[in-house]
Amino acid sequence: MNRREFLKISAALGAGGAMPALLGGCAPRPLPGAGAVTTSPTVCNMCFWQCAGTLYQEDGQAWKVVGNPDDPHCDGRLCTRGSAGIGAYSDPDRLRQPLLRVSEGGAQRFEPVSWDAALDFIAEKMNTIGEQYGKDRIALFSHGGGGKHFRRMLQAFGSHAYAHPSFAQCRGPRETAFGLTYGEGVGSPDRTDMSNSRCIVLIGSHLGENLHNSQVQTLIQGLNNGATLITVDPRFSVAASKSKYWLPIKPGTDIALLLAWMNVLINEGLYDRDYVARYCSGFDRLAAHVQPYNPEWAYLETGLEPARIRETARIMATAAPATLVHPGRHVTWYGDDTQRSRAIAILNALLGSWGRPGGFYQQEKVALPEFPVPQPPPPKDDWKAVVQGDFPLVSTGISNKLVEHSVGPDAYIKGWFVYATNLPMTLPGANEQIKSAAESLDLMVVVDTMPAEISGYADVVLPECTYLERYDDLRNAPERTPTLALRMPAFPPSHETKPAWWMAKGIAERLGLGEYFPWQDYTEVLEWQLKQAGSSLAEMQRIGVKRYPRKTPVYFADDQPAEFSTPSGRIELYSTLLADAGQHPLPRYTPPERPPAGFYHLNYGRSPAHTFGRTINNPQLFELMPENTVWVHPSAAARLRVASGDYVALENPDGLRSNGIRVRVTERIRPDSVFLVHGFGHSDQRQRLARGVGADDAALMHNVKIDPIMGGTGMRASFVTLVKREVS
Ligand code: MGD
Ligand code: SF4
Repeated sequence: MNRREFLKISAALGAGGAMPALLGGCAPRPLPGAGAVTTSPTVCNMCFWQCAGTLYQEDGQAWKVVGNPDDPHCDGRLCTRGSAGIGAYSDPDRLRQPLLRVSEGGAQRFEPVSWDAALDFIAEKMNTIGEQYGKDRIALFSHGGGGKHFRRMLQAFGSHAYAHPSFAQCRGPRETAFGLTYGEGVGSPDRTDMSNSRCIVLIGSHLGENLHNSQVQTLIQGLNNGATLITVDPRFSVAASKSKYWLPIKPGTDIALLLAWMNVLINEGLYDRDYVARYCSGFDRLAAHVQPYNPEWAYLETGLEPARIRETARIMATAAPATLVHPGRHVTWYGDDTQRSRAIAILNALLGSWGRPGGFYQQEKVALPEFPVPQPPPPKDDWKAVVQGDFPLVSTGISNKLVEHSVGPDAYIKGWFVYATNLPMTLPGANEQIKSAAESLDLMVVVDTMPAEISGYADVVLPECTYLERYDDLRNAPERTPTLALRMPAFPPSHETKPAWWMAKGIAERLGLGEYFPWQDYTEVLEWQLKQAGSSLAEMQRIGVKRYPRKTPVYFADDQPAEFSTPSGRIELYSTLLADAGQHPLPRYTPPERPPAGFYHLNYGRSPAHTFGRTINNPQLFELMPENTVWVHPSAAARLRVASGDYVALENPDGLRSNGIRVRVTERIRPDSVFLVHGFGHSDQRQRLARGVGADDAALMHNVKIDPIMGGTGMRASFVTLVKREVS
């Protein structure tokens, strides 16, 4: 079957309807009428911060969703996207029933089929793959809690290959770097203690536009308490506008700045000597390593004045240990990202902020046992050795490597399950590779709530009900205050949609693996777990969030030794694991490539109104932000002869062009860069609001730099120019 007919299939499905009647019609009503109001607890799924909230209905009609005041993830307030959760439920373009690709007379189309037919087809294909190539050849890509059920089903079958793009396309470098330095990662929610900080340094972390709820709230608390904010960003971001110091760094030169800051702290004796002596190893090697990298050297790389570099280093030291050099979140930039994240980890150690108030607190979760199910048989094959053997320091799956190993007749991977991740807009510059993989694979199953682009390649599309229509696992995230939070259905599943656990169980039963899903309904699992945690489903349905007392201190205690899971048992400024792996054990600066004549650095970020590409079609959020614009500096605009409001295409050096996008001329961006919000430029015709509006940055990335330590995709090394077009 030739999956290159992707667009045709999508177009055929989308052709039926006019613009949805529900446009704007699904917005929650502002005030209740005289009807009966009911509430149910939920955990927001509009992004992965997982704020707990309450869904209000009046006479069975959705009214509003608001934050739960007992929840430390949100402190009673949902962000713009969370408040628009009802739009995800009522989106008229949602997937409605299982779809099966059929071929008739040489033409392909998706045919709506029964759940039995869809699950029978999948189980049969899996068995065929197992017989033909071995049972370990099916990979899972997943972004979200429901992926866990498919993972269990696949592991029981014999397939263990698994990746989530939040690692190799997002925070993998920082988790790897902090793991190498402190023996543990930053985790999610990030363990930053900003409400107690006296100095906060944001390096390409645009909090305020990046809207992770409580993180933004604690930043504001810190600022209200008088913290000094230093923002390092080539763009005058919202955070930069709140800063005492904005350092408009040349893109890709952050390691140079970080080395210079270390140089100043060490040479001026401003680092925390007691902390370093007590907890760290490798200080002498670090001190020798940073000697050449003084602020004058850094000026030539970063364009930042040496005096400014010294001044900001001294401010950090004065506020330490309540200084937080923020570890960032989306940190796959230039391919040297683990090195940059290591430099940030080390700088924090020199300031003594890890484990201290105002720096990084220690997280704790509720001790919640897993529902007892049989252990899957151990893998027959070492898939990581085959797929990502070049990255021995990484235990997490690397999505881009899995895709690479799915292309061609001899590829190791023969089937994909894709749960809630739209790979064409997530993996940079990988559209052709994904198409080739789709042509090579024997089975592709996509599980989604929306007709995302990846579903155009699927053999089977399974429609999941939205988070407001299902139970999911209890939220038990590592936090300052351990809590459990319940997501429960406010509405029955719409159309023919089902929750992920139900689908995975159905496939497992058809494969003779039903013992791995020994419940009829997921409430049995939740009830059992809550009983172990001294609660019950009835209690959680009433309160939504339950807090538990901490068992460990929030910060390092002076009278107790701190433990670090590194080879030396100390904070490793010099990484022995990197040295053993033949990588640079101390942060190494690599100058980034500069744009060819006539081109600009392609810079991208988030908007408070959207989460990646997954919310563009949400009618409420679309109304708030219906398209992205490309930011251009006035000097570049003059050179390119474009003005605000002009309609252009972005073109990369390979000649690949984006959809049309409007220009925004602004001094908030450096003359050598352009900027756009990620997530726009959908091509799938079935998303009737999102299709064709704005440009997709990921598709334009032609110069993806692979991190030699953790295999992630550096996404900021690409260039574009602007080509004027007529409004279509
Ligand atoms: P980006 O969106 O990549 O990452 O949020 P962040 O971790 O903040 O941040 C882009 C910032 O980096 C921009 O301000 C850009 O100008 C700057 N930048 C670009 N190049 C450089 C450089 O070379 N050096 C420096 N110092 N800065 C540079 C992502 C985070 O946001 C993540 S990972 C997720 S999963 C969430 N997604 C999300 C969302 O989709 N929507 C909203 N509203 N909030 C979100 N929060 C989270
Ligand atoms: Fe929802 Fe916003 Fe919280 Fe994300 S940060 S979970 S979108 S309320």
